[in-house]
Amino acid sequence: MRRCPAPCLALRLAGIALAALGFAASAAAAPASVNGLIVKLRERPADAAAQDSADTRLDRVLRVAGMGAHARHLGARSRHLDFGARLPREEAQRLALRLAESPEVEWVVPNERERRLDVPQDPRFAASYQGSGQWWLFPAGGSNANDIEERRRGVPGVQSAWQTSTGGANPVVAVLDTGITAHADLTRSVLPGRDFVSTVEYANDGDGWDADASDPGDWVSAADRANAALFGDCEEADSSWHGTTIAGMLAADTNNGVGVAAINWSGRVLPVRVAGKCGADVADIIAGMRWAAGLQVLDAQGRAVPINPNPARVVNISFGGSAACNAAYQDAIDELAAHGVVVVAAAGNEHGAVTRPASCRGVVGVAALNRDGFKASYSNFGGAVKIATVGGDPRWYGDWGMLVGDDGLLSIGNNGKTQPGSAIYTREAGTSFAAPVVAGVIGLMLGVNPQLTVAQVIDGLQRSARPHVLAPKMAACSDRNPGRCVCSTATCGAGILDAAGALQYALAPGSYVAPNRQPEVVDNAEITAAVALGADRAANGGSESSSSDGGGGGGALGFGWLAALALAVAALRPCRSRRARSRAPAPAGAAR
Ligand SMILES: [Ca+2]
Ligand SMILES: [Ca+2]
Ligand SMILES: [Ca+2]
Repeated sequence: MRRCPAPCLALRLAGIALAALGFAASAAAAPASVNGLIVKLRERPADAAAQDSADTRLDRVLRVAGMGAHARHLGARSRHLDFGARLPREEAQRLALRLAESPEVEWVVPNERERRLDVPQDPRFAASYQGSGQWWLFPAGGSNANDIEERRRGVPGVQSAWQTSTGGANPVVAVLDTGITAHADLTRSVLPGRDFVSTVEYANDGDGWDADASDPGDWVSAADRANAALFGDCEEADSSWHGTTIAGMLAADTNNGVGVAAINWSGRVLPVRVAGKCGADVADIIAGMRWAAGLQVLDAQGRAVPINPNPARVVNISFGGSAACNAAYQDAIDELAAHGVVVVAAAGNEHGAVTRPASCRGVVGVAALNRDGFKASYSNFGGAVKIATVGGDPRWYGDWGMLVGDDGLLSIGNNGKTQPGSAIYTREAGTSFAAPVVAGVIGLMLGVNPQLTVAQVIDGLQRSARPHVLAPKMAACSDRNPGRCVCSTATCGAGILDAAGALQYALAPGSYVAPNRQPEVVDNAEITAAVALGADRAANGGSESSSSDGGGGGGALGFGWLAALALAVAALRPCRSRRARSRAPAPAGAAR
């Protein structure tokens, strides 16, 4: 065979995509060297010398190409070519292109070293832990034939994304929430935060703004409720430790042989305390957002608050109010976006309209899915949602729950009913916990490509998303079917968050091509049995759920009540925002 001269080779280089030769498209994801090539010869043409063996033919191909290599049998016509030393990636590409010129060669690929699939050695991560572990981090997949524990068509597949990146110290992710508590599985990652709860009676730490983001507890007692002016619109509740649980999802110590894993194995979270008893004021949320982003904030006396030395690129807000997005929120969100800071917000838990700030322009509003990919019972929905991911859909919630539910997202917490008690592990459910799944994946995206703009982050999340599942027996999400229901791009955002796909976008946003994926069809015995019960009745009230894993329990909030009250709250105190979180005790005797 005639060797291709240099100009010809240049043309071939232009014409042959290296990807077709099995080389990774992105240098960032590729190993620096490979151990030879793997080549397969074509089935011999009928008019060729009939008796030549594959080895004889391969010897001829190598001779023509001017190469010497030891060939090891990998099949009737395929061989591993060992060149005696590892080949630099560029050299391997050059040799592969030369071999591919031969009409005898069917294909040639690099013999790359596959990496061990990264599985963190945290005992509660594993599926063997309580039968499900941290299933919300596991690879997406499963079919209708699987048991429900093996069905994960709604999850983001974070474990698959870890093959590309397990994260790093940047970017900082801010958790605008109730503050932070000490936990033995959250020791590496918590940056010095700040406390922006301005009303002393809600702050619970004896003062207004301060430099200590510790969570003193956000319980509301019967005695508090007696003070109707301040607490009349709050429910009695135990402390939530909401911020600790979210920080743990994002950046608990991972691969440390203890407890749980987090989305970012070595992430850093910035606890910004904006919520005390009864929720968070919009003005405090906005001050916290701006401070988190590294902007100048002035206190009530007009004095400068020290600039945050660890500005965040991602801000997670798992609180919300029922009124429309207001100008105060929108200005702050626009200001943060101009500084490259992405705001992620929970859509809310009233199985109704999306709460603010998730409904604001430019915010990544997150709806919650069941593990099978349809909308979780409680999740709000609508056109403002950007993306959807699992938020836990408790099996003890509603008639459908026992059939199609799960046992919540496992992270860290605290068992104190009022003040901080002991550090525990806890399973939670709510859009509050779906939002940080998205925030964490955005953190991985910005980790591999800090140059991404806010618009690119949102574009990447949406274009890489998997299509919403189809479920022919279930009703589409609508005002008439606001409980567990089938999502569409009109109700639950562009699709199901796909962490690995989002990272592929982040590596090369300009050349990213979304895979052409067909929606999964969810149809199984559990759905059939659930549909036979009638529509999921979550919209008619009841409480959201959580359970503790290792002691203690959560408080309870009735969200039917909350949805009804929200208008009255808005009228009384326009700046007061209600928490969009979901907790209730597991039924007595539940094994967990
Ligand atoms: Ca304070
Ligand atoms: Ca404080
Ligand atoms: Ca751990």
